[in-house]
Amino acid sequence: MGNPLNDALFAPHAGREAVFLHLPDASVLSHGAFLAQAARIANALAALGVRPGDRVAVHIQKSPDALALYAACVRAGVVFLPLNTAYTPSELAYFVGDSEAALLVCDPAEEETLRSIAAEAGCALRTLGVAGDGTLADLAAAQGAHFDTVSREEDDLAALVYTSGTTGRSKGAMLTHRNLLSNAETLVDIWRFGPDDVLLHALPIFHSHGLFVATNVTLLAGGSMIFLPRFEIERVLEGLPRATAMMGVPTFYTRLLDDPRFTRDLVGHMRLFISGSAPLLAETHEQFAARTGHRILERYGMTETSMNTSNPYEGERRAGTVGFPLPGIEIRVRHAETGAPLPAGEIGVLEVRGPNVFEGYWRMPEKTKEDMREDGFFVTGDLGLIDARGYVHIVGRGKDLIISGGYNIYPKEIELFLDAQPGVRESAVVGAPHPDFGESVVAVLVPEPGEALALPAIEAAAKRDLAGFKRPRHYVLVDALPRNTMGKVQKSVLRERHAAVFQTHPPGASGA
Ligand code: MLC
Ligand code: AMP
Repeated sequence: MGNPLNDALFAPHAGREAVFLHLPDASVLSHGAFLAQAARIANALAALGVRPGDRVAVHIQKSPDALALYAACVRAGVVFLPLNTAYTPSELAYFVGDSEAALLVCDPAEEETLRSIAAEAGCALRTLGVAGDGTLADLAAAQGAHFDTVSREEDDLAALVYTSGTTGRSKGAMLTHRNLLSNAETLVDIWRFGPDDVLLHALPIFHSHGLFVATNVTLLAGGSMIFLPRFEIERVLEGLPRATAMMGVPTFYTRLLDDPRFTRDLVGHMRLFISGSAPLLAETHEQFAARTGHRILERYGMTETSMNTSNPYEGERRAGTVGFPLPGIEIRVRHAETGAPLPAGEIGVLEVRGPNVFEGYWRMPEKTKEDMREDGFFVTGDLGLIDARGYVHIVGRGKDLIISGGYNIYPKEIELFLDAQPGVRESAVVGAPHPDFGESVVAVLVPEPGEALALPAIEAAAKRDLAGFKRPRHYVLVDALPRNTMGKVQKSVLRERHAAVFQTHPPGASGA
């Protein structure tokens, strides 16, 4: 018996001296050394009593050890549960409790803060820092570099990744070995990744994009990564001359275009630029091509499915489209309300079927049933069409969702938070175009009659309880929300009304 992800991504590189990670301090880590560290961490997990099938929740900064923890979980048959580093303690409490994690791994600096959360959820707490420090690191250092990989089936869970939901409650997407491996195999093939590739990696590793797309593809191809802690323009410009490929959210590309040092000469040698997680404006695609001669390859995916479509490696990369369904993956367009089939070229909800589609939402069978058709198609909630040449276009979202700098924000979650603040009668949250993040959050508040609303107190509470990327960047006070005859808040009216707020207000400013 084997372990599908380990056998494909990690085992082939055991003892290999070729570079896996190029680090910011100019040092490198070989594939072999990386796997030896993963084995030590896997031994440490076993020593802590973490068993196959258990969930390990991970809230740590990006580092080689953070990636080794992912490899360790795969080898130990443990379900990896990555968490956005921006989450606040109250957000983390939900994920740790809902997943019934056996272990929470956090940064050494937040150990004290998270101690009570771990205790309440009945899970162990260990730390892993960016400098090889922390209690898990210490335990790993005392272990051997041999680990007997735990056998897993293709249907066994490899990861649980939470995505927020329209109801305000986050759902854990259950991803199997088959889901992740089939997608990585397809992407290596269609994007032509090989052992000579050097991927510039500036994405976070707690989401599908940075972990399952960027990292799994590089590992499967046996290539290396310029592994940056985050997207920092200086370091990206410094790394590009040594890279062959880069993956990013649209914000990466608009920030590069805003910098005069980003020139055709700097990236003339590169093979591929890939964009996803949010819509890439056709204008950005064209500007990028004019500046560099490269056509960005846009693809489309989501946590529940990994990647679904891609523009072609060879052939026309069409701006404003997300390309063709990936090999082995079917996409169809259905009527948003009735689910009825639609003629080609008409706009409806995109549905996806294939080995990439997740097992369902963790302990939410009803929600899973709602989003999964009987014939195995998953209802994405994205609105789109397939044109006469077979290109998929995403034209909007059936789900009430804001995507800011590649992070998803569900307005309902923010509205529930705002409604609970003193002096707020009700609220509505919408996205507005933002020059850096693509979209950003606008909060429309209706104060209780006769009460003075303390906006600074609300902003302070938001800072305490909501991850930074979710916080409203602009507040508006109104007497009443626009409603249709059924009493439903007209978000489209609010979106239109406040469409220009980030064109006139610098990012981060708020005002009533
Ligand atoms: C950070 N901030 C954001 C933000 N990121 N605000 C809105 N939207 C964002 N995306 C806020 C912080 O809270 C902080 O606010 C301030 O900006 C500065 O923080 P920072 O960390 O210095 O920001 P920066 O480094 O500039 O980060 C921006 C970014 C980053 C775009 C580089 O957000 C990023 O790497 N995004 C990638 C997201 C991603 O990987 N998505 C993939 C999801 S998977 P304050 O108020 O505290 O100062 C998926 C499937 C698929 O969607 O198809 O791929
Ligand atoms: P997440 O839940 O974070 O995995 O985000 C997935 C969502 O991001 C999808 O459902 C889409 O709405 C959006 N998305 C991803 N890639 C693209 C893209 N290339 N163009 C438009 N939207 C995208």
